Amino acid sequence: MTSTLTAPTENAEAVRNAAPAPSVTRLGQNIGARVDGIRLGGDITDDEVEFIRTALAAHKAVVFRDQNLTDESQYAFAQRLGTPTQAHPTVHSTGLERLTLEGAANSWHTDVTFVDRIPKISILRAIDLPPYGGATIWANTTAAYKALPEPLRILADNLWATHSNEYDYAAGHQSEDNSEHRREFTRNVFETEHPVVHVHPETGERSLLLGHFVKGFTGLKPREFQDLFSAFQDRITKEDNTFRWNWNDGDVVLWDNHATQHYGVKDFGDHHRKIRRVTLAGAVPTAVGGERSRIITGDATDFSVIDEPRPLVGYLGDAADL
Ligand SMILES: O=C(O)CCC(=O)C(=O)O
Ligand SMILES: [Fe+2]
Repeated sequence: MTSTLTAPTENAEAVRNAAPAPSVTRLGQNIGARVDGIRLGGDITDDEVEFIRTALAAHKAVVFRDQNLTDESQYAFAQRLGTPTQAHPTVHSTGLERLTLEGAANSWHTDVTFVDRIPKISILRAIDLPPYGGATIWANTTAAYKALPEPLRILADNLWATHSNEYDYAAGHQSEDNSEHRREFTRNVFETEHPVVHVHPETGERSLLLGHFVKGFTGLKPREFQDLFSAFQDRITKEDNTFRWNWNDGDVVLWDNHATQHYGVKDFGDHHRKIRRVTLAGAVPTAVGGERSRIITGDATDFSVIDEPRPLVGYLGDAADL
């Protein structure tokens, strides 16, 4: 599917005359699209911002090629799209505004779910890429919820999960881990109880909220948690619910962090891989019954404001339904 931006404002007309109209090209059945015809940066127009928000709501992970952003233009673009968070609640060693990641996470997760105010969008750009490997994969947690059979849906709607930045590295997560990184990552403990199903603040769609920061389900035994967690995660990360991007120099990828999980694939041997992320402030998740996530420990006010959701004009629905 390719759609174009209509009704440009008069202010932007001169720019539009010189540049092709923005378009979005779907890259997968359930998730993933490429947007062409927008030069990301602090000077994107209001129409372009809305175009990106709509494309992201529909396709969940959106690629922009040949952008060659700098630290400054990545951040300025982020400010046009929302309110940037700090780099991370605990990892500040690569700067306070943006997070530099070396290697790859090699594990399925949603970013920073151990705090109450989960970032709504992540903006990731390639810095140094390995000669092979190092793709990122995204999964659509909205489509995964919609595909649940009724008994699992009823179960999920009533489950709560504790997310922690002291998650279990021994369980095979975070192959990139080294003790220094681990020490910084866990220098303050954050734990939050989130609903396993939350109502997306901007699309209104229900979505599964899990990933590798989850350490238990409220009221269940560890073994029961493990089995149920695996059952839900397997559905989220099933191949036909994912989208894989092999990075090129200059690429930027945005994802809806309230409707996806992602996985940076560590398949590049000893080669170097460096990427840089800015995240945008998000709302505190809301369960299907209206309750909000509950902080168990940790104060994330310095990390991020709580975002005020904005309506999505022109949103037609999740990619899986289009
Ligand atoms: O390594 C990757 O491709 C993804 C890194 C990641 O998890 C992130 O930027 O949030
Ligand atoms: Fe991540």
